[in-house]
Amino acid sequence: MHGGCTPPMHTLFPVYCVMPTNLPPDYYKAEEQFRKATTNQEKIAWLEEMLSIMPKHKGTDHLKSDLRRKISRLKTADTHKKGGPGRQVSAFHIDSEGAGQVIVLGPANTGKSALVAALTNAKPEVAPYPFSTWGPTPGMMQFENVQIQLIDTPPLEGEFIEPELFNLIRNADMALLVVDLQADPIEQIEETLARLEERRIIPQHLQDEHEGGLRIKYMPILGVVNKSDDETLDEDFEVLCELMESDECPLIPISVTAERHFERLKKAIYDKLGIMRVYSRPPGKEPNFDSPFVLKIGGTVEDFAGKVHQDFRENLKSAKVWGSGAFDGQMVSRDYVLQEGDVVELRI
Ligand SMILES: Nc1nc2c(ncn2[C@@H]2O[C@H](COP(=O)(O)OP(=O)(O)O)[C@@H](O)[C@H]2O)c(=O)[nH]1
Ligand SMILES: [Mg+2]
Repeated sequence: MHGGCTPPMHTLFPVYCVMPTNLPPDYYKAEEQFRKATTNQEKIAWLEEMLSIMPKHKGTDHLKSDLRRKISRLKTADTHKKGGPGRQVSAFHIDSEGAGQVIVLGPANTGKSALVAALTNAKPEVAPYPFSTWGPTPGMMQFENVQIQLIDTPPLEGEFIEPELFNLIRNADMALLVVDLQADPIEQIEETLARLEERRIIPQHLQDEHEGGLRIKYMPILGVVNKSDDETLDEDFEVLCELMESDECPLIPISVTAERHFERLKKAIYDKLGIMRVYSRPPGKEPNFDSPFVLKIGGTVEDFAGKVHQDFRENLKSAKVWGSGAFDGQMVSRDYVLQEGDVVELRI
């Protein structure tokens, strides 16, 4: 028997006996939506919603595992469909493209999918109900003359988080933590960071205070406060910043729907990636400023040569640099540290 419930005399509602009796009304609403859902993606979204609404106690254990099984079955069905017969490529493995890979994280409904849809060529589903996104979706964002990869992800909250999501996060170059100014952004930030910490992912700016340990990933994380739709909400944002207890506000206010502060966000992402652009000058020609080579900050002439061509790295005879740290055309050695915007002429 399920939880020792007594079957009613008549069996008009046989379900009575299988369901714990104390589920909140929202649960039944979600269940109704689940029954109406036509695509696997929608079904998964509503099952996740049902799971997250369910109160935590022994009486719901059975139902919870049942829902998790359903979710898992639907997800497998969808992955197989996508990969075609015989191919089982994980949707959670995404090759990095462009100047850097940025994972977009946060609780449900904060506007992660809307942001990726607005800034890139990708079209992830944006929906007014939570858990509409269950797989990651990559897209390319243009910032000046570089392309940066953004990856939309399922929410980092609720009963079921795909474990593979954490591998995807670890492999990324940085994360955007997207929260909703009009919800409870502080709680959202804290809860998401707690979820990451459980999986040994720690914000890089806390590295000095952190005790360290095995398999710890220190990750550059940029806080993005979405739904800062107009000036009337700027005050709320200021208050939020003051609560952050740091000299400079580590958060960026944006609004996807009002397209506010997109350029500021893009620049902040670029800066947080810790990269620089260096241009190649073929001997006797002008550099092409439309196509930079991207290096980690601190990269040397040798690193740059490797990006241009492996032959250059191996056979490099000399290099000249034009840029902020050198006088024009200065001869430099292999281990000369380059700076953002430098132009380099390599000779082999
Ligand atoms: N007011 C407001 N609503 C937004 C903004 N960005 C997204 N939304 C809405 O928030 C809901 C959730 O968006 P979605 O991108 O699906 O959130 P996700 O679950 O984080 O991917 C949708 O109804 C969006 O239209 C914004 O800047 N301002
Ligand atoms: Mg989404």
